[in-house]
Amino acid sequence: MAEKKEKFYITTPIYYTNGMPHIGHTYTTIVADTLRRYKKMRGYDVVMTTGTDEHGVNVERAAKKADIPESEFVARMAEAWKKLWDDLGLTADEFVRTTDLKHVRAVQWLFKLCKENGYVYKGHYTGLYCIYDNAYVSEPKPGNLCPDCDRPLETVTEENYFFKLSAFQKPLLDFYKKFPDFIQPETRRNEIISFVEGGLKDLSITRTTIRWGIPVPGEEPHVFYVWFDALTAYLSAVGGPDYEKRGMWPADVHLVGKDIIRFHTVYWPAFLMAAMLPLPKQVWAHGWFLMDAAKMSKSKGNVVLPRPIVNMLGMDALRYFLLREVVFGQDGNFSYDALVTRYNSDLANGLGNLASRTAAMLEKNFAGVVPKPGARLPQDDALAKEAQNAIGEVLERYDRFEFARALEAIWAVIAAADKYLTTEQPWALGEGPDEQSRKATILWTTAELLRIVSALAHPVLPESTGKIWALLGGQAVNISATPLDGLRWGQLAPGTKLGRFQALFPRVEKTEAVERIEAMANEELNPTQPPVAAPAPTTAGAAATPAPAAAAPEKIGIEDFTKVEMRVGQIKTAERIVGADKLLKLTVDIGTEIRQICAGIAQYYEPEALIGRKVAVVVNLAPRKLRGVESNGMIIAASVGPEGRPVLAGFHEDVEVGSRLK
Ligand code: ME8
Repeated sequence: MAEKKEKFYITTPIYYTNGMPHIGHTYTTIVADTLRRYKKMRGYDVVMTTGTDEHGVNVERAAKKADIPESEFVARMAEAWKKLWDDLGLTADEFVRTTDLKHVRAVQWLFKLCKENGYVYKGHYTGLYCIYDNAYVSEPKPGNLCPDCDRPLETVTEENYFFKLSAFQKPLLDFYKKFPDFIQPETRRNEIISFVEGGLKDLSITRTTIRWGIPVPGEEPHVFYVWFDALTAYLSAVGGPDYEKRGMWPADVHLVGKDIIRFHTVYWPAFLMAAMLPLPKQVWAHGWFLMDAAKMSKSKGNVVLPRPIVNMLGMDALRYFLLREVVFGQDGNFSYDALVTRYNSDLANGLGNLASRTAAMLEKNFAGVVPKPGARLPQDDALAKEAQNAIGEVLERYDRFEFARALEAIWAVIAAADKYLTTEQPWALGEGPDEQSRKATILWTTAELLRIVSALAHPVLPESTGKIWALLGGQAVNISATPLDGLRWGQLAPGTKLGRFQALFPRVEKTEAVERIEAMANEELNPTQPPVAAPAPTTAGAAATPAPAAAAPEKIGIEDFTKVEMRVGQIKTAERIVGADKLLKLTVDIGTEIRQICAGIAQYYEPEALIGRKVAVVVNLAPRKLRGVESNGMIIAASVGPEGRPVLAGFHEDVEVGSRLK
């Protein structure tokens, strides 16, 4: 453990504001949040920065399209990004907007330092420019297309300030050599070294063709190139010119995707060298989450959104999946199918099941109090050893950003505990003193193991492991403040009264879960549809409201509301659907016709009890298939409690079938 509180400064990229976050952005932010929690549990004083990159042509154009001033456009977008991160429990210590005054000052200050030190000069530049990536392109694809995003390039000539990047070839190569860990993973490091060895051209760092940017003082209409602007956000977040006071700079790690590694490992250190400022210690470039083997992008229509997943399965499930499924640093394919499969196998059947079994057995056999273990047998010691050994291994894996391996090691211990219970069969033991003592040993051992794995998994699964610790230690123990360095086998005190058991990962039916996630994603991606579809059960308390679209106000007008046609319907028949334990197939009289509608209420309503009941029905929803059964409309229900128990909306007076709800 750090002797005194050492600092640790983590950043995510400063994301563009011309769209809303998808699973790719969420991935980097989840990694940063995991690291933030982990480092805190290792005793560090941690700061994590994220933010929004709000200047440039793209924003200018998007604001124009939305017919609002740029400042208003970016303010709305920044608010929406921030809200999403807050809703997902990914609250950073610093959220920097590149339109913040403190940031503007920091950029101007950095430029001044570079200029004073002789690394900035004025010249002209003509080149092909990608407005989507905000970069000049020296080697376009045939047809003048951007080699990165395949979109058309534009020819731009302008007077610019240039940064003498060429002067930094040797200093950068020396730096990479002296600090071999600066660029991670290794493959990226090699790529960058060969790129720099190939020679560096000076870089234009101001623009006169763009209006929406940070002005170069006394040099209007020059504004700063977005990358000179955005990279500086890492520094402006922790004090800018006064960075020494805050004591956080240099960054310990910049987390980025591999798309922007060159900006972070070549330009950024060169700017800082020119200004004679301390350099970041590490840049970690992870791979991409791909959808259908292509990088996600809104224009391709293959984005995956975080909110629908979180609404259906909970935030911990998304965090676990993203970190467990793909080796950090490599590309990986995203699939809903794999997500739900992992959820059921590792979370519902794995950790969730172990916790609920243990809690139930302790409740039944020891009145909800942690028993004093009796004599230990070799198998108890073996399990203890496995859990104790996992502590060291998992911490080492986290330290190396091997999140998938860390989780694998934790889940190996969970599997060992499952096996132990199956072999030891505490439930088969009788009431005699010897058997009671054996039962106490087994259940204490299992509970202690659960405590250890929860602490180890906490950086990745903050919510569910918090619930497990609250169960094992009453409410008094704050898991996130528990030092991992002090974690040892044997610390679970007999006599501890268990807290209330809270459900962790209710098992879901795969096809239905995927359909629900996809339906919610459709609604979020297509904001022209009215936001009325009943959200799926919220399993982890995350907010279920869809994010506001770029230019759409958060409140809808009456004209939007009136697009939704709701009528009083009467249920005529109701039956279960074979193979879908949550769905009921209903036929509903809506006055003008009888409709077939599927409703996810089978676990809470007996089909027979529904016949004749009057319900509120959305009748103008496009028909869709649920588990292969056509559903033509939607029954309105409240979603109650953390489990999202559906409660059908109804009427206190007799109402005529077919009446419109207004
Ligand atoms: O580049 N898989 O912002 P940006 C994994 N504003 N990660 C992904 C991803 C995917 N499919 N898609 C995006 C910018 N990301 C600049 C940054 S920093 C000073 C300025 C993540 O909104 C990944 O971290 O395009 C990637 O680097 C970042 O989002 C790009 O975000």
